[in-house]
Amino acid sequence: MKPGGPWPGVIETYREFLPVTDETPVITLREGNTPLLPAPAVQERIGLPIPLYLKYEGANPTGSFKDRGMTMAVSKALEEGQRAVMCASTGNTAASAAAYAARAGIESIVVLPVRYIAMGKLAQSVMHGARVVAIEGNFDDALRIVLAITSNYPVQLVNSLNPYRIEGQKSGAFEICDALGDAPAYQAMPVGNAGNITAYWKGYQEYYAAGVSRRRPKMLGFQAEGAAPIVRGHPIADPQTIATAIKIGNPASWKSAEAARDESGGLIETVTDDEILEAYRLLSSTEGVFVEPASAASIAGLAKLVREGYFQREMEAGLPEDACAVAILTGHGLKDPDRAIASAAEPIEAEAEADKVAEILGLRRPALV
Ligand code: AN7
Repeated sequence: MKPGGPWPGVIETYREFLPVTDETPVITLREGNTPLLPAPAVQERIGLPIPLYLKYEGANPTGSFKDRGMTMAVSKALEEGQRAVMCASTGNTAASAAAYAARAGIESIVVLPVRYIAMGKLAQSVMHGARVVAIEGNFDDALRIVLAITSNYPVQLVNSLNPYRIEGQKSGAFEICDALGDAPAYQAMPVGNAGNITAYWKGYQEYYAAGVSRRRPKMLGFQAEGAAPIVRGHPIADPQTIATAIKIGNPASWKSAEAARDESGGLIETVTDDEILEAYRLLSSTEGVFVEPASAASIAGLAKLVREGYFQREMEAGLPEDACAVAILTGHGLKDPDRAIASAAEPIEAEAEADKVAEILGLRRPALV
């Protein structure tokens, strides 16, 4: 990390590790530099035997990790003279593409499985001036359409099949190593289209190869049970989960996700929607960290591995003294307000009178002495 001055964003901070030159116009919203929070309450609650940190990617400018890749993809699109970008999205990629395109002064087109998009994400795409194409199908249909169009028309693809997306997103791994002084022993994350697990593994490998870090984490990826093509070993035609961000049946970066898993000695497993929702409430109520459901899959997954004795076995096999786990919390809770409202207790109804409110709350005045 460069010392001094305000954080300049991902490209300026990690320029030496990124395919940019002095000619590249840097389009940035000063993304990155997100909090790495100790999470003692969640750690204790799920029984994790090593320290847990949360990488809170909801703190990015558009509320998700996608901004790390989008600063690269849009900057390179501009450098190459492109005037329009396009993506398929479960919502966050679209919100980020729309914002960075707006800042670059170019057009954005987003193709969305509109029945399954969280409201906050749709609001962002609309406000940033994207042309929003709502299709009746799912994300996999949207991606198929976008690939066909971007290969035939002068519109730049900014899904994570665009290698610059992966390049930018690997900066998350750099930040974690910079903050901890080395890579963690374990990194947990949700897996949807599988670009992010690919990117993080690339980042850890590059820091290791450059001698900045001395080890690499085991990559622990989690898919929703009803949308777990990599775990099942075949595409899922009709994926189902409340975690709409990862409701994906045929991930674009499938092979590189398997490589990240295997090369790191990690795993990719499923978590149920109930487990996701439990972790979702746990994070917000005990750590003050509000994430969207897909992000809670990281914690649901760690909890499941603890229950299955995974960390017990790991400890018996021998762990470094300072071993810790980092969970990537990929998106902000405000993205999906409907799910939050549906998951929590109803507000208490009261008349607009202080005495009535105090009574309903069961409050007593302190006794006079
Ligand atoms: C909050 O926006 O695919 O495995 O189109 O929004 O890299 O796909 C979003 C994915 C996890 C999964 N958490 O990451 C999209 C999209 C959140 C996400 C993922 C997504 P990948």
